[in-house]
Amino acid sequence: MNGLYEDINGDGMCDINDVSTYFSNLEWIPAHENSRIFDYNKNGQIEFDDIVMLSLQSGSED
Ligand SMILES: [Ca+2]
Ligand SMILES: [Ca+2]
Repeated sequence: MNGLYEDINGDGMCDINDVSTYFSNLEWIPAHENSRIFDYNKNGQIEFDDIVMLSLQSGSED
């Protein structure tokens, strides 16, 4: 919706399952060539703060 990739597991919704999937792939995502689309707070790093951002986004969708 804002150029960032929020539907991590590709089920068409942004919810707690995506937060969980992001956490599970925290070590894989930085190796991905498009990792910046997962950098929700745009500080150049894939980290726990990005999970928090995703969590807040998914919570406001309902
Ligand atoms: Ca999803
Ligand atoms: Ca970040």
